[in-house]
Amino acid sequence: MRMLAHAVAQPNIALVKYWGKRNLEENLPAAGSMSVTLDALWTRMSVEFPAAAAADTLSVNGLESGREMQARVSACLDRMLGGSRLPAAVRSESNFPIAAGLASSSSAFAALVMAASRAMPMPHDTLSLARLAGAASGSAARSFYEGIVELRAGGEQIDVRSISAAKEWPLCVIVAVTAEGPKAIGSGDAMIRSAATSPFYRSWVERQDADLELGRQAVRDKDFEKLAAVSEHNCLKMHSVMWTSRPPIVYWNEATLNGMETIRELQRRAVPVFFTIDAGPQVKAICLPDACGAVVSALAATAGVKRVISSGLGRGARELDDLPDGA
Ligand code: 2P0
Repeated sequence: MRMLAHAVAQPNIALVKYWGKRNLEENLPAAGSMSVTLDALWTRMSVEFPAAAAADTLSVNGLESGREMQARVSACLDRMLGGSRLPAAVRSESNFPIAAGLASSSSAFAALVMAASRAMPMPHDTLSLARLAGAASGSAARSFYEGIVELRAGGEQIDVRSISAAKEWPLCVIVAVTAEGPKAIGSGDAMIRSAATSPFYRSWVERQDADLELGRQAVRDKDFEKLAAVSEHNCLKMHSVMWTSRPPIVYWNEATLNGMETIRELQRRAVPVFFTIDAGPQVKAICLPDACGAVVSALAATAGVKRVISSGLGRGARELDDLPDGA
């Protein structure tokens, strides 16, 4: 019997970051995190059992995928379905650059787990699926939920939930793309290096709960300034940990700094906006909806910015009846 299912998931951008693992085997994060799920970017995935081939196959945007991603996908399916499962044919399509600091693994593994859980009969409550996706890629657990999402890492397993629906506090996220190529070092390996070598790593992890509490309060009170302050501080702390790793991990380029300066200039003009930067050189600006036009124009006019992507907050991973455009 042929078992085929499709799913879509949106990437998420962390405001209080995940950077470090407590348990490598289970891929458990060292601390909690908070993120926003985007609506303009997506990964669509179809999973079919059995594949025509004897082993799993993976195509990404119509091309056969590299071996490393292939192995991560197979390991994720093994964890879900056991090692003696049928081989899967997995097809993935995304409308944004992959492995470039745009959180492509968050949407990819969320969509993969959602589609596989529908193709093969298995229990599929959202939290269980989010945990399975998180074991493959920590940030993917957050893409099962809408709006503003908190991941708690204190217990044996992660806990994830939406703390603000997309419509409840409709923030805008403007991504200034400064380079489209894949990053020099993947975030998983980079986190391990940071934990082993940065003199700031321990204090970074110890202070995460305090930042999360501030973030939670800001979301509860819809206090944009408070959210801005904790998010920028948390982002710069994470990059300080990266920079002080050995060898150093520096994802920024000149345009990243220009983008930050653009945000500072907007802030001086009282525009409600703040920045965050992940494991890549893109600058993400978070703003209130009324400020969106001004932020898009300012970032688009910033030296070195190649293009600007504007997004609202989106929904969690979900099944699709079919893939649009026959993708
Ligand atoms: C985050 N990042 O919270 C942080 C900020 C990158 C910088 O989550 O090793 O690809 O697969 O669990 O999910 C990227 O980490 O890492 C990430 P793995 P993942 O969004």
